[in-house]
Amino acid sequence: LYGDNMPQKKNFCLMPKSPRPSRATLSPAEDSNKMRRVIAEDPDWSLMLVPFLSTLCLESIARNMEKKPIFEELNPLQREFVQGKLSVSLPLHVTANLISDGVYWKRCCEERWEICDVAHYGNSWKRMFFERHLENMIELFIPDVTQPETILDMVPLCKNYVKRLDISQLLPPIKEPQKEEEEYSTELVNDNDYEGPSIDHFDFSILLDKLDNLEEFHLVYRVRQCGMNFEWEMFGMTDRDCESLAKALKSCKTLKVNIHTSDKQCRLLVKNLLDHPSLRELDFSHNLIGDRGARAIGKLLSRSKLQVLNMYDNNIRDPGARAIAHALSKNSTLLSLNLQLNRLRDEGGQSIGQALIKNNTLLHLHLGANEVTGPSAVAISKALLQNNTLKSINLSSNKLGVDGGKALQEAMSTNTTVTECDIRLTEVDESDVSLINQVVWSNQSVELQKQAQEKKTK
Ligand SMILES: *[C@@H]1O[C@H](CO)[C@@H](O)[C@H](O)[C@H]1NC(C)=O
Ligand SMILES: *[C@@H]1O[C@H](CO)[C@@H](O)[C@H](O)[C@H]1NC(C)=O
Ligand SMILES: *[C@@H]1O[C@H](CO)[C@@H](O)[C@H](O)[C@H]1NC(C)=O
Ligand SMILES: *[C@@H]1O[C@H](CO)[C@@H](O)[C@H](O)[C@H]1NC(C)=O
Ligand SMILES: *[C@@H]1O[C@H](CO)[C@@H](O)[C@H](O)[C@H]1NC(C)=O
Ligand SMILES: CC(=O)N[C@H]1CO[C@H](CO)[C@@H](O)[C@@H]1O
Repeated sequence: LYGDNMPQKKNFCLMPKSPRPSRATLSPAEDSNKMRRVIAEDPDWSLMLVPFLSTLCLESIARNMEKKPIFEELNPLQREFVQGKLSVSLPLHVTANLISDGVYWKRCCEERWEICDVAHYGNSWKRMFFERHLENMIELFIPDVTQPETILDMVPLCKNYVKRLDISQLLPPIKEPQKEEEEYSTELVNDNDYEGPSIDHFDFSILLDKLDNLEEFHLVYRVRQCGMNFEWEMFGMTDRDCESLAKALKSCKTLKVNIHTSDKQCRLLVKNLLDHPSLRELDFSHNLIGDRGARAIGKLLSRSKLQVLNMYDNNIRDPGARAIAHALSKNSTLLSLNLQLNRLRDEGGQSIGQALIKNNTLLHLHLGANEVTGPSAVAISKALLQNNTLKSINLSSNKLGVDGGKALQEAMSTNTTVTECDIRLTEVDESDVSLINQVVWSNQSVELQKQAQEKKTK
């Protein structure tokens, strides 16, 4: 008996060779006088292995998906089967809007990337695939060399699935070899004569407004693995980048933005984000933003619906802090403010504390490592006594001292809602630390009980 995959060793088989052996050859209706023996060449072979016709059909559908896309007509089980069989190298214009989220996209992801943490993508393999695919394309985009169409053509395929973009590098344009004359005539050349590349990095304004579902955007202007070709220019955005990015962000919907910039560019960006209808989170951590940038951000706070502001690790001193505090004391919508690792000192810390006394919405405040001392702790304590919105306070790594600690402890022991208070490394008296911790723990357990009750009533 010759199956499809069997080695054709004639001498072992007593059956006449027919082009398509069927099960009928084995039927007992055959002439019973003739002794027939069937020796399967594959010792594991059995009738049970003959695939169902439906299986063969589904396999054929999977093989021919590109020429004849049949997917939506299948029932869930059949789809599952086809997803397992489809080739992962099918062109995206065939699969993108046809194959639903599932095993197929899992296979595509795992084929392409070693590490795939689907939980990071809302448990959607399809979302992971398209987000990372688009990120890769943007990260390899070379201005003036790569055609923008290569990315724009992807938009209709991926826009339904891309919620977050996390761009970890942007390539600069390829540098023309410097002309010799330039070296001594640079002073004569004025700006109008400048004939550099037409853009500096990938221009997001052509893309972001088309991604309807984009919610989060992270961006770093840098080049990874630049090796010996290192130049400072590779890191950081230019003013033109800044303008085009600001334009791009304007068209975005609910947005969390995380961008690495300098002080000046921060101002430019923020200026363009004023009155943004849906900017919710802004993350400028690990930049060199100073007081002028902080002032711009203060203005943004009073003219936006920002809820989370992260200025971790910047260069903000007390003038900047005062600007932010001023905005806070007006009716800002901010819920979380992180100023950790700046240089507020007490002028800055006190102004933040005073702002909290006025009406505000803040729930989380981080002033860790800011060289603030006792007076700031006193100001924050006063705010705690007056207004009960704060839930978590982080003052770690500041020299609050014994007096600061005492003031905090007294404020905490009145009717507050604080469930998190980090005062490690603040030189606060041991007894105050333990009293504060007691309040925090008891409030935490009250909170937990409340949550448990809410769950029950639901
Ligand atoms: C601040 O409050 C006033 C009065 O309630 C309101 O008119 C104004 O729009 C608010 N501003 C912001 C940024 O919410
Ligand atoms: C906030 O406080 C200011 C002055 O403290 C007051 O004029 C303003 O009406 C208050 N706004 C809200 C929304 O409570
Ligand atoms: C407070 O900030 C420090 C320093 O970043 C951090 O290690 C700590 O976890 C924070 N505390 C809380 C309660 O988040
Ligand atoms: C404590 O605060 C809560 C809400 O902030 C308020 O309902 C309650 O009356 C206050 N209790 C006391 C004793 O001030
Ligand atoms: C937190 O603890 C303080 C001091 O024990 C208490 O006055 C306050 O009511 C507590 N807050 C909550 C929300 O339970
Ligand atoms: C939100 C809130 O509770 N605001 C109060 C803060 O404290 C001042 C002064 O006690 C009150 O006037 C605000 O209503």
